Amino acid sequence: MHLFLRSDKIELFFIAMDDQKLENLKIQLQQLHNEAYEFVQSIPPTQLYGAIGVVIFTIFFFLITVWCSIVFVHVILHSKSQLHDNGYVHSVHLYEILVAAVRLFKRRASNTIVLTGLNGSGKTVLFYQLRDGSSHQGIVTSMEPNEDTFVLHSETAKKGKVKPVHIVDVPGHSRLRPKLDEFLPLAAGIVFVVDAVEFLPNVRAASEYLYDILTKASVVKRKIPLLLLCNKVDKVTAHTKDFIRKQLEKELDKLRASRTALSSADIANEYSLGVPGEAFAFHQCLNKISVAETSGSTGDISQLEQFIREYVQA
Ligand SMILES: Nc1nc2c(ncn2[C@@H]2O[C@H](COP(=O)(O)OP(=O)(O)OP(=O)(O)O)[C@@H](O)[C@H]2O)c(=O)[nH]1
Ligand SMILES: [Mg+2]
Repeated sequence: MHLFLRSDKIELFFIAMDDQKLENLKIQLQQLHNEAYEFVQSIPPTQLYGAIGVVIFTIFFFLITVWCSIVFVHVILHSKSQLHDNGYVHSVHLYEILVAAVRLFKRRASNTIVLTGLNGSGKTVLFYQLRDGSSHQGIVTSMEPNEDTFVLHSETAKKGKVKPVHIVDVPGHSRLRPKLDEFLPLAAGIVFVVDAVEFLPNVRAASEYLYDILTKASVVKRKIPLLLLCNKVDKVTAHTKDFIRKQLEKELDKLRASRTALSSADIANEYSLGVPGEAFAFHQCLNKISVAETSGSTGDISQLEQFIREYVQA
């Protein structure tokens, strides 16, 4: 009985101790909480948001790195384990993954806009309008690609950082067209310039050039957006952009029929155009195709600048 009473007291003592400890702990936690709250209150909001941003970014970056490492190790192990029976095929897979990753990175970072189209359509005048805000009178047929990286003239007065654009003007002369292949893999966007005045006599030639561009693997696979730019609209005799779009669609449709017949014989375009069995229309293309109007001579180039800034963010 005596013993029982003693053990009971000890238990009560311990319970009392635990309660006291718990109370102390609560008070300490409360103090800590108050101090932390005061500390946070004393930090200016901009600094606080910045710090939160850095923490979130670090966690995000860490997770992405872990994920990429897991995928990479998986791919390597997988390709090694299969190397005995089908080593070549898996090495090719690994190579393709790396090439795709590099391409994706390149595309994201690309600030190249390629100006193309028949000779005399006004590419070089547009190039100078974009760069200098003037048409540089007395321009002659270009014999070399014209390229430069600059902040658009219309944006030079803008405050803050503006991303420079790499503009390439590839001459329309048929001998120089292969040069286009050097620049297309870098392109964030293609501008196909059409002379809206002398359009009808050149519709066939323009369509042939456009057909070649729209069936190139470097364009279709990367879905490079293309702007059909109807230039020289300052002239009253200029055709409307809707008329030009429809005529080009009709002509491309005819070309497709003849080229498909040819390609089964020998020369094959890398990709086919449009949807088989349906009349060709630009909206069938995998890459986005839009139509706009400009006048390089008068400097009315806002629709071209809009396209550039859509794909090369400022
Ligand atoms: N009316 C009018 N004429 C223009 C316009 N843009 C260009 N031109 C004229 O069209 C002609 C050809 O212009 P370019 O800029 O040299 O043409 P391009 O496309 O560079 O030609 P290539 O270098 O041969 O491929 C020049 O005489 C220009 O003055 C325009 O908007 N309106
Ligand atoms: Mg030129």
